[in-house]
Amino acid sequence: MKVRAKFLTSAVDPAKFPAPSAPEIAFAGRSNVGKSSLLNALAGGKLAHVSSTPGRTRTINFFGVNFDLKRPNPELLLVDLPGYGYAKISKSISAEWPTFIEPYLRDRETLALAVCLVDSSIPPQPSDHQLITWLRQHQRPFLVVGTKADKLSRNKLNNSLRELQVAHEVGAVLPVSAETGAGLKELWQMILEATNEADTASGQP
Ligand SMILES: Nc1nc2c(ncn2[C@@H]2O[C@H](COP(=O)(O)OP(=O)(O)OP(=O)(O)O)[C@@H](O)[C@H]2O)c(=O)[nH]1
Ligand SMILES: [Mg+2]
Repeated sequence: MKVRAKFLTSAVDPAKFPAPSAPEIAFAGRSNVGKSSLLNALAGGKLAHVSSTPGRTRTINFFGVNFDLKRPNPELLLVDLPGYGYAKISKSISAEWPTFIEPYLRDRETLALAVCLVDSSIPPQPSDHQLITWLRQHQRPFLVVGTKADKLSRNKLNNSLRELQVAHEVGAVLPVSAETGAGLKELWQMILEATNEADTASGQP
């Protein structure tokens, strides 16, 4: 999919989030799972910072996307979230997760879809389960993708996806790879479906 994407703003405080406009697709998951990489792969450019050191993204970063290059305003926003920790979690989604993320996921009226990234090359993680359960309880639209699908053989990947699906109690886990581009077309399709549903719900064309 050919799109034009550009950085809009960073925020660590709900008061600084941009005024709600176009539908938003947020990328959530543990540190180092590949959120920024997946966002870049979808947008087809180096927008978000990628790093092998966990905890690279510390702010909520908003990127505007246009399919119709003549339109002055973004038609869709991709939102890169900081990751939650490797280790302990507590009463909020994660004790280590900055406090501004929970309000974003819970209250943002233009959030059309939270893409929950889980690493397909490791066993199901309790912290991921906690986020997915929390989104379900708050009735926020979400979808689970298995990242780094390129790291496993087809057999191992299929087994891992099944395990993740059962552990997180979801209908499907979409395998994706920012390295090879696997699954990106399918993910774009799901994003556009969620965006259209959000538009219909808000009465926008
Ligand atoms: N093999 C493989 N490596 C990947 C893939 N996506 C990301 N990585 C690697 O995983 C590491 C973390 O990637 P990021 O995109 O920065 O992860 P993040 O989830 O944004 O991390 P934080 O911002 O720290 O929360 C980097 O070394 C990437 O090169 C993938 O699809 N395949
Ligand atoms: Mg990141």
